[in-house]
Amino acid sequence: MFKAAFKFAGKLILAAVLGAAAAPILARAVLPLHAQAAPGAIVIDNFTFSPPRLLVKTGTTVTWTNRDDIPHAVAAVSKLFRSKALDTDEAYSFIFTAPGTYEYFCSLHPRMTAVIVVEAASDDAAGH
Ligand code: CU1
Repeated sequence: MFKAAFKFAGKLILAAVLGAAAAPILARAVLPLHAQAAPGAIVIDNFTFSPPRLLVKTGTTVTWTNRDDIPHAVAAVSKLFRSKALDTDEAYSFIFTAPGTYEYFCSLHPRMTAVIVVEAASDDAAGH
């Protein structure tokens, strides 16, 4: 009788321990599907925007950081955004709120070109 009760309690404890161990694993598996607005980071160095083509979702803040030892600037072909000249280690950010293809260049060195492609976030797509 006591033995049976003890066995039963042991199973409950085992279940509780397993449950506690599984919870963080489940959380880790589920969370990345939500709430992931991957930030966009572009590095300017050696007269080049990297990556030359960046794909982001709507609502993403894209930040350009100048790692070159001379000034560069960021200017959209459409004139939607335009930074001042960025000295070494200075940064400029712009939030992309609409899907589209955004070509841009360095206004100090117009041969430096790159593009940002903005896709509708999945939540937006359902509403349109
Ligand atoms: Cu430049």
